[in-house]
Amino acid sequence: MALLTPNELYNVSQEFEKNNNIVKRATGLSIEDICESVYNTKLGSEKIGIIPITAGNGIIGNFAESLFTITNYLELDGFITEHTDVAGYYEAIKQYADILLMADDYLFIAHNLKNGKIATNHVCTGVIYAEIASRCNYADTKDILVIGLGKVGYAGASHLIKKGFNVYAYDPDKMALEKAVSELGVRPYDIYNNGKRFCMVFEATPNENTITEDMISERCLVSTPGIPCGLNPELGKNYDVDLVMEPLLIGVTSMLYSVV
Ligand code: NAI
Ligand code: 0TF
Repeated sequence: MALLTPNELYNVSQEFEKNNNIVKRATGLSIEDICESVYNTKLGSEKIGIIPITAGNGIIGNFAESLFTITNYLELDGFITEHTDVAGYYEAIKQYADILLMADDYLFIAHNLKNGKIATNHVCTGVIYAEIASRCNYADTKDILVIGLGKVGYAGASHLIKKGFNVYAYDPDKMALEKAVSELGVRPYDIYNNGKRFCMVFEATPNENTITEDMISERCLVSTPGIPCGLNPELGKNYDVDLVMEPLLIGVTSMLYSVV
């Protein structure tokens, strides 16, 4: 898994706010409104214990601080434990945390100790970015393109299929594509021979330039958690694309709504 770097987590609250404004313009709803509707939940004043984890590649600068920022933004009662790892876990419980947030190099989870709900970042990120793309208020069809069918993309594609969208999907990894075709019923998108352009695009790859000119229509909505961004800035400008792309906090907002 590609790990975040402290530089990507610079100015996170401004980035979240900027993206929330794009989401509002393109869908008529805020990220919080969309989360409420997806999970049918509302945030209260939950106490969120954020536990830094040193396993593997260790603490990522600005990671716990960014999680604390989003708890403040969502008017939750967040705190970062002074201790790390098991001692941090113990400290969070002793401080009466309702929800724990913690990540190692493989998994990032939210665990609600009061109701037992647990969520992973990759599923919640896939669901919220796919949902945002699907809510484009100037789309006139239910056709949506999913680019990348890894952990995040598969979760998003599955969400869109359940919502009744016509999901076209591309992944150069044939096994990943075949799995999504047979398990979910997505339609394979042939990048070499396809006249179809999309107004709604959900991209979830770790690569640049995955979105090509022949995939998109003018004034489309591209919703992508992928780092780096799959949309070339020049192409985005030429096609007047609404681009939703943020490295951490949209996915974390989705995690918190999913466990309350
Ligand atoms: P993954 O490694 O499980 O899946 C990536 C998939 O993209 C693979 O199936 C790969 O074959 C496919 N892919 C690569 N190049 C492609 C191309 N040109 N066209 C179509 N598909 C292509 O990765 P995962 O966990 O699904 O994460 C995807 C991206 O999302 C990564 O960049 C990750 O860092 C980022 N991410 C961002 C989050 C956020 O909050 N912004 C949260 C979680 C992940
Ligand atoms: O970097 C990652 C994921 C994050 C997905 C959200 N964009 N790509 N995971 C590693 C997190 C490690 C955190 C570290 N152990 C800490 O600071 O606690």
